[in-house]
Amino acid sequence: MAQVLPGERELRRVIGDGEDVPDGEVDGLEDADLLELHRQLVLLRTYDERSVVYHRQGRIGTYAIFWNHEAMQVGSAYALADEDWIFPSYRESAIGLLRGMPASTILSWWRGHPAGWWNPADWNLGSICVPIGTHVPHAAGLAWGKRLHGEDTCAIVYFGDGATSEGAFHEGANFAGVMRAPLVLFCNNNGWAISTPVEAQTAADTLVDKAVGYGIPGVRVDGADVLAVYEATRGAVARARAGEGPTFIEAVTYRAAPHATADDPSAYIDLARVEEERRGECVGRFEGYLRRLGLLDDERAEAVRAEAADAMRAGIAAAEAEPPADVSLLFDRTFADPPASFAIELAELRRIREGERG
Ligand SMILES: Cc1ncc(C[n+]2csc(CCOP(=O)(O)OP(=O)(O)O)c2C)c(N)n1
Ligand SMILES: [Mg+2]
Repeated sequence: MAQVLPGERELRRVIGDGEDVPDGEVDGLEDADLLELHRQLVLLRTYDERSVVYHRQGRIGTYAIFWNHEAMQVGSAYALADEDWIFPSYRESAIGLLRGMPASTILSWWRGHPAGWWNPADWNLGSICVPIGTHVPHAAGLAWGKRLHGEDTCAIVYFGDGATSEGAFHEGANFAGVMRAPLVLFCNNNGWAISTPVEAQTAADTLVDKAVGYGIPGVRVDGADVLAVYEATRGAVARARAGEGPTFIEAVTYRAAPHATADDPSAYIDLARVEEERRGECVGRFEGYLRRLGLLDDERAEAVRAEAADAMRAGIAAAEAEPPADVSLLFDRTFADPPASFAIELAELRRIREGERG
């Protein structure tokens, strides 16, 4: 009889509430690790908040806000080695920062410039995926390929609750399960797919239940708890490296910001619930933990924030200094033998560009 691996329903937590729920700890994490996790959380938070401002100033295009998703991204990425591949969705658009990708390279992506997120192969970072779930099979394939080459490398793919209803997710998860691909399937369950609540998305009790059907173990973790996310991902990565195949992680959070800068959630969301969720946001929760341990004080917190703000100021300046891309890029790699109409269209685009420059 086939072995059924039950999804884990309980939410794993490490960080307490400073009152009744005691703090836990994660074996193997030194004080320096905890402070580095904090630096990364603040870097992502600052990136996100500044990006909303840059959008409003017309300096970047429509932007997918990830406020309160930072712990899921930082905690999981910290469990990876540099050789491991990351496949982000638009919600993880700044995860490259955690690998050392410059802020300008990421902001260029949101400015629609070809320098954006380039070059994925230099950073082991898949392209930011906007179509929902289509990167899951890519990640499964890459992970399987690495295994076939005898490499000790795994991949992580990030997607939302809504993506678990998409065909590509099922194909990728099934493939990874059958091939025992060294893949971490990381679902950020923020409760919403734009205006569709998760209850209307699936008849399953929990998203982690879906893992059972693929013979993949599932773990459910508090997405606002950076340490619990780290610990769960570290376990999944260890399984992957040991040849035991994929793991599904459902990180549960609540979308405490609009879906993107073009969205007005007041049309469909309970704003009082959002306010409540914002009070328990993930960066503040970790700061409380560090303060209780005596590792963080106001001075240090301010210095970390100032460093992140400087990185963003430099990042937007560098992105804006990027020379405009040549319009021929739109055509160059489309056909081996371009149709004659391309030359006419390219000439017209060049004329328009010249006109814009005056
Ligand atoms: C294949 C596809 N269908 C529809 C869309 C439009 N769309 C953009 S975001 C989104 C919601 C996705 O929700 P979820 O997977 O929960 O991710 P979240 O935005 O909450 O991070 C949809 C349907 C898309 N980008 N791609
Ligand atoms: Mg969602």
